[in-house]
Amino acid sequence: MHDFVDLRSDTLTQPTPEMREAMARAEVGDDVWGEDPTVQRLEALSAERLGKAAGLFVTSGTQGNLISVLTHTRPGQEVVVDYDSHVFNNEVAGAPIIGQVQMRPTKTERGFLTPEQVRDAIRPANIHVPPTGLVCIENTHNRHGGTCCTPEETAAVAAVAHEAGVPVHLDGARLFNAAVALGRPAADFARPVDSVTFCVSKGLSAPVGSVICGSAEFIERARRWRKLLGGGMRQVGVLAAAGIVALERMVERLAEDHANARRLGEGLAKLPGLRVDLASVQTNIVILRVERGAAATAELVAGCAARKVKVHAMGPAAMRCVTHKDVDAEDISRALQAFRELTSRW
Ligand code: TLP
Repeated sequence: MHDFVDLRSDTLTQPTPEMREAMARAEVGDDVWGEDPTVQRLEALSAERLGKAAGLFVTSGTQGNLISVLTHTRPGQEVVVDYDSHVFNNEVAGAPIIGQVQMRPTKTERGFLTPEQVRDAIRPANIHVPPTGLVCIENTHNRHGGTCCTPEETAAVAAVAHEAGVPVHLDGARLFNAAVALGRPAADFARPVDSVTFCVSKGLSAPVGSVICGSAEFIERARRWRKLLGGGMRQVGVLAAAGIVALERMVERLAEDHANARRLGEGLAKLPGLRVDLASVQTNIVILRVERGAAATAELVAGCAARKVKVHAMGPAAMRCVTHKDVDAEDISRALQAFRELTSRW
C-alpha cells in the first residue's frame, strides 16, 4: 500500500534499496575512454541475455531507437513502422530530423506488422521512390496495450525484410515483459532481428537507461552515434550498476505486474461506460476506452487524482493504466474502488 497509486507509467518506478546500494558501491571509470568496468558488465550481461555479440548503454529508449536508426540507415531512406509505434509517435521526429529518413507508417491490428504488410511496404528499385533502409518493430506494443508478439511472428517479419536486404530493429523497451508473459527467453525474440533496444528504466525499475544490443560491428558504429548525440557519459557505472540489478533481480517479478494488470482490466471492464479489450491485456498495460468521450475522460482523471490514484488520458476518450513494482494488489483494489465510485454516478 502506497500513499498514491501511480498508474501513469512503469517509468515512475523508484530504484530498489539493492539498486541504491549497488550504485553507491559501483566501480567506475571514464566510459568514453572505454574504462568503466560496471558499464562493461551491464553491456556484456545485456548482450548475453539477448543472445547478441555486444551491447551499448544509452541514456534512454528514445536515444537507443534513434541511434539504431542512424546506425542502420543513411539519409533519404525510408523506415517501415507500425502506425501506432513509439518511434513514429513519441520520439519527437528524431529520426526524420537527425537521420534525414522518412517514416513509412502502416496501420496494424495489434501493433504488429504482418509479413505481407512488410512485403508491401518495402519499396521496389525505382528512381522515384526512397529506398527502404530499415523495418522497425515494437514488442511489447505500448499504444496497443502491452500486447506481445511471439518469436516466431518476429522471425516471419524479419525473414521478409532480410530477403529484401533490409535490416530489422526491435524497440523492445518492454521486451522482458513479453518474455515473461510468453514464458520464452528474451534471446528468442532478439535472434531474428539485427538490433534491439530494451529499457532498464521501465518495469525493471532502474532509475535511468536502456541498452542497445547487436553485432560487434553494429555496436561499434552505434557508439560513435551515441557520442555525436551527446550520450558519452563518463563515470556512468553508477547508473549501469542499477541496470545490472534490474536484469539480475527484477525480470521474474514482472509476472506480478501482469497479474495486477489483469485484475485491474477485468474489474474496469465490468464498470458502466468503460470498455477494455481484455484480449489486449497481455502484460502490464490496460487501455481503457471511455464511451462518454473527452469530458468524461478528463473528469475520471481528475476524480481519480482526488482519490489519490494517478492515471492519465491517452487521446480524447481513452486512458492508459500501467502496473509496476510500486503498485501492489491492495493498490489495484483502491484504483478499482475509485473508478467504481466515479462511474456509479453515470
Ligand atoms: N514510453 C513512455 C512514454 O514515452 C509514452 C511510457 O511512459 O510508456 N519505446 C517504447 C515502446 C516506449 O514505451 C518508450 C517510453 C520508449 C521507447 C522510449 O523510452 P524512454 O522514455 O526511455 O526514452
